[in-house]
Amino acid sequence: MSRLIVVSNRVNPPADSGVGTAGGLAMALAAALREDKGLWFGWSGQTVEQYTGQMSMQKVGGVTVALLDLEEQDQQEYYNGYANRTLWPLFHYRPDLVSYERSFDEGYERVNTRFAETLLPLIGPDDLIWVQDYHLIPLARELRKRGVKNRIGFFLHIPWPARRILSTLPRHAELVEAMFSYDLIGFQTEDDVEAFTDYAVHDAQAVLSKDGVVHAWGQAAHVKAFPIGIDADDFAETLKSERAELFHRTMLKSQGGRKMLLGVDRLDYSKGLEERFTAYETLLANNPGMHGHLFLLQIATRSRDEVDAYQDLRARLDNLSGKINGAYATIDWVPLRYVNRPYRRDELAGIYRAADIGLVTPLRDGMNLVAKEYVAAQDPSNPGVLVLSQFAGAAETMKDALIVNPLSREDVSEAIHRGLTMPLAERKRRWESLFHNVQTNDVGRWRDDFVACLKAADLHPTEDTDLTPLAVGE
Ligand code: ADQ
Repeated sequence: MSRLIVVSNRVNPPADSGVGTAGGLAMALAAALREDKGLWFGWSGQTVEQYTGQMSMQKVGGVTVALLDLEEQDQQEYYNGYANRTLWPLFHYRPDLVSYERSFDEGYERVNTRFAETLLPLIGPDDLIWVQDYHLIPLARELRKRGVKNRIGFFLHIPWPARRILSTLPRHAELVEAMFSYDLIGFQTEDDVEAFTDYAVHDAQAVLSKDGVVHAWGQAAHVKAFPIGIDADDFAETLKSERAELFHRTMLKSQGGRKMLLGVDRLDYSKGLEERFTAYETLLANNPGMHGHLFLLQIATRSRDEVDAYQDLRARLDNLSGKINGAYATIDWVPLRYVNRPYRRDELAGIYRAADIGLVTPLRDGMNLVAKEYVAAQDPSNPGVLVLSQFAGAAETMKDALIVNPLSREDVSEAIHRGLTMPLAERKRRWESLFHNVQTNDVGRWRDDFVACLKAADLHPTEDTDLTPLAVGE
């Protein structure tokens, strides 16, 4: 019988619905796999003195997981190195933050080989294999080398960068060539599909066929956008929980009638937190009448602390928040509440519901699930307003948000002002359309669409396809 095997860097399904503090990828996959008879394979997050290739199988939160321990050197070179110091900044349009080290490259290749060798004996003849994210781009190539003929799909959770940015990566062609060992390559947005295809056509003389198949390096892959969503039904249940209601009430009480602007993010330079703080400072500077009547609650959970760029960012945000409060706070008003601890999902749901403005202003983001959670948490009779960056993947479909350029503090500050003064009828109209989108395009649909496409992906698409050269943007 055919099973779904999901492979990702970390495997951390939340133990129970509602209590998780996991990131977007973990939340999405756990929701998708819980009901499935499939298997989730990846790194345990633990390191051992010497790599043995031993794997442990267990059931977590209703999901069967297979975990592999890596070595300390793997963690440094593959995870903290190539994944988080090279690919993450590059794919988020920050070549200035990229480190290129030959040892990172080697660590990345080594760990992908280790993943392939360990996974190999678990693969049944009809299994579908679904690889997640930028940590594991070469995995299909390594599996193919070992004779795996199964259908293998890949989904990239982060943006695919423009061609000229990607070509700053040493051996970029090798990385892209490895993608062609997959039968199906999924991106978050049409923009990403276009950027990928643009690279393939210009740098690898790829040919596109009308059915969304890209042919290059003598191989072929289906390429398509699958915008990820949240588990909308589960979120609605979470919102009704006692803990969510408690947090909602507590928040309202602590607001004391003031309007609340809310940001919820991992503490990451791609999320545009400094620019957001600066935009808020501009709002305060331009609107003295608002002082004392609003505040910004920014929840920014620490992330990737081992990487210098994250430590530097943390220090800058500590400074900036201190500066804003120093300049504007009074004895009974703190304009910026800046919190670094993580919150449970049910707690967050209650906090979202109390916010008048949801501020989601990343400089680049594959999708951004916070935008969708914020919308899902609103009171239909008095919904808040979503202010959303044009550079979040979510902006491609969430057009009824107030779309802003996060790099312009005036733009963001004006959008916040507009949101705070927006008539109820307009708030409702915008929210209804956004909510419909969040409910319809949820994580179940994302999973089903991807798996259906992977099942249908022709294993030998080059054989009788009608090729149309240079069809970018068609
Ligand atoms: P992330 O970069 O982690 O995910 P995002 O999509 O916003 O970004 O997901 C964050 C998740 O973590 C949300 O479910 C949110 O509730 C939770 N979270 C965020 N901050 C939190 C906090 N301070 N406390 C508790 N929980 C918090 C990557 C990509 C995204 C893409 C997702 C899914 O970077 O672009 O949307 O994968 O594909």
